[in-house]
Amino acid sequence: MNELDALVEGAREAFAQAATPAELENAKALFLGKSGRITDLMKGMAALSVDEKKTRGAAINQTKQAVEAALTARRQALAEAELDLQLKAEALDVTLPGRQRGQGGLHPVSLTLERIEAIFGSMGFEVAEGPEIESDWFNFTALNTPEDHPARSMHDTFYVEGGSAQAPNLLRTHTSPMQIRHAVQHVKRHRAAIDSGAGMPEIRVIAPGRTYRVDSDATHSPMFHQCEGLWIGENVSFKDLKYVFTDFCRTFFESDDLVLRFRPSFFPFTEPSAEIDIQFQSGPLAGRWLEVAGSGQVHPNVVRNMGLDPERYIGFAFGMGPDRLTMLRYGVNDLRLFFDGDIRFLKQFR
Ligand code: 2NL
Repeated sequence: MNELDALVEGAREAFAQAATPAELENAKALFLGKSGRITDLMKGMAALSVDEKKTRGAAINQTKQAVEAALTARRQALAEAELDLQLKAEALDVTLPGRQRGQGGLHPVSLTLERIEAIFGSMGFEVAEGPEIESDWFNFTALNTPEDHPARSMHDTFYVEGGSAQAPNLLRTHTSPMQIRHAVQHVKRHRAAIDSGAGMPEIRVIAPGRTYRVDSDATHSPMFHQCEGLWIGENVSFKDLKYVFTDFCRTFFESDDLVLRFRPSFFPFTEPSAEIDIQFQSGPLAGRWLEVAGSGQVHPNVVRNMGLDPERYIGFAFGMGPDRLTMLRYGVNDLRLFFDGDIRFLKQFR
């Protein structure tokens, strides 16, 4: 191997040993730099004759081109290696499943409220909504609750600021005030027809929502849900209540042979009054009487407070606990599970 071929070979080796672009540039300087080997060869030509310069110059030029080619090749190899590393480091596994936003679902009590609204909706009941902070007139007085009734005490009811001593504000203890508000509006709208003797369309409404009482243990939560119902007309009787509520329970629990029992009771706002018990004929709860609602014929004083003549208008009302209905439907044994917000519990109802 002549001296020039050896130089090219040496350059290839030096470039191959350079592991980074910076090392390669240093190696380049040794051969192609100002005081590098090729430059030295050029300088060495000064003493040669013109002919010798031609051949020697051509040979040195070839050598220089070979070194430059080796340099370019190594540069490319290094750049590719670097790109490879970078691509590997930034690699995405496109086969990984995407990150999903967890799919939400309705709370079991909301599912029950939706069911109640759908069933009563199919029987022509409107859904009333109203404030959770009420006056004591709508919550108690309009519902024929005496001034000295224990439910009005601070032991049982949450009182809030904003009312007066004569008319305090409170967190509603049932959803009946919404029905009173609804009935008062309905009567106002149809006042002329009522007074002319033509009469008003029947009031048929349910009032689902949050309610509050000072009470907290395994079966009572200070916030709980209630759904009341009201049907007022000129010809509405207890048999309509029995029919409507039986149909509701059988549809709600998807059980056609479910039996109802109306057990005499007392509420200030109804007379007569009855607790409604149900009995399943099959399944895990079969044979036991389970209390599901209170009910009764709306008290004449309450009919009067709606702006109606109780001699002409009559009807029934009922109140039930959607929390308890949800427990019965799904077999949940602790009310507090509904309000703890434990996702493991709630997920089961999705
Ligand atoms: C119960 C008892 C009941 C009512 C609620 C009512 C509403 C109006 C007029 C008359 Cl606007 N009554 N509601 C009647 C009887 C019982 O609920 O134990 N609820 C869970």
